Amino acid sequence: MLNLQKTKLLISAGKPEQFPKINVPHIVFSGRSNVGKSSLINTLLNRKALARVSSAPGKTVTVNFYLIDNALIFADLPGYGYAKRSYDRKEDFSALTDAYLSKCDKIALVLQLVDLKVGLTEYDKMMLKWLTDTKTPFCVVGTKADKLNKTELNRAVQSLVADSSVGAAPVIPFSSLNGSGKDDVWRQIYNII
Ligand SMILES: Nc1nc2c(ncn2[C@@H]2O[C@H](COP(=O)(O)OP(=O)(O)OP(=O)(O)O)[C@@H](O)[C@H]2O)c(=O)[nH]1
Ligand SMILES: [Mg+2]
Repeated sequence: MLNLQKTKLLISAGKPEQFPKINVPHIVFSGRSNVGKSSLINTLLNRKALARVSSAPGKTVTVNFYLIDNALIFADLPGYGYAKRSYDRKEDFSALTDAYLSKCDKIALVLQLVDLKVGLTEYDKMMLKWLTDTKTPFCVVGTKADKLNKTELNRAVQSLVADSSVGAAPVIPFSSLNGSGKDDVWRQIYNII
């Protein structure tokens, strides 16, 4: 078991040269802006504010690397699809994400976050296709489950499970508000490391 008390922000990398070189597996948090990536990280690590949760969407503009017990890295990717951002900066962020995903050979698992109320966006589908094509192990984490009633939740999860871009990947409903799904996400991480 990992000692979650021993967790620290390694670096907020704004350029590929800053990506950490230490030799431990990476768990990657990917998804559109505001989907709940930083909140998921805080919940998994039992922290209130280790990863900055944005009041305004699109705040995480770096790849933030957290080192857990000197044995595992959580990589919090910049959120994508935030329309109000200027074109040039948007290009920058995806270049940083591209550089990380294509160059890092320590990626053990990608958690692709999808807002259960919103469903899959075109960019989500692009990411899922890339993950499938590159045979990168991934899970889909459906976020903000607390916002849906039981019927809506079942329907939202089923529609993700049935989507061809998700394929056979696990779909885990999650809420950072009440912690539901937390153990299931950890199980997927422990399965792979
Ligand atoms: N109701 C509810 N709100 C959530 C949940 N997770 C996150 N939020 C809210 O959604 C907003 C965005 O959460 P973040 O965790 O900052 O999202 P992010 O994906 O890291 O966003 P960027 O860093 O901008 O890409 C915040 O206002 C959170 O409080 C959840 O499970 N339930
Ligand atoms: Mg964030």
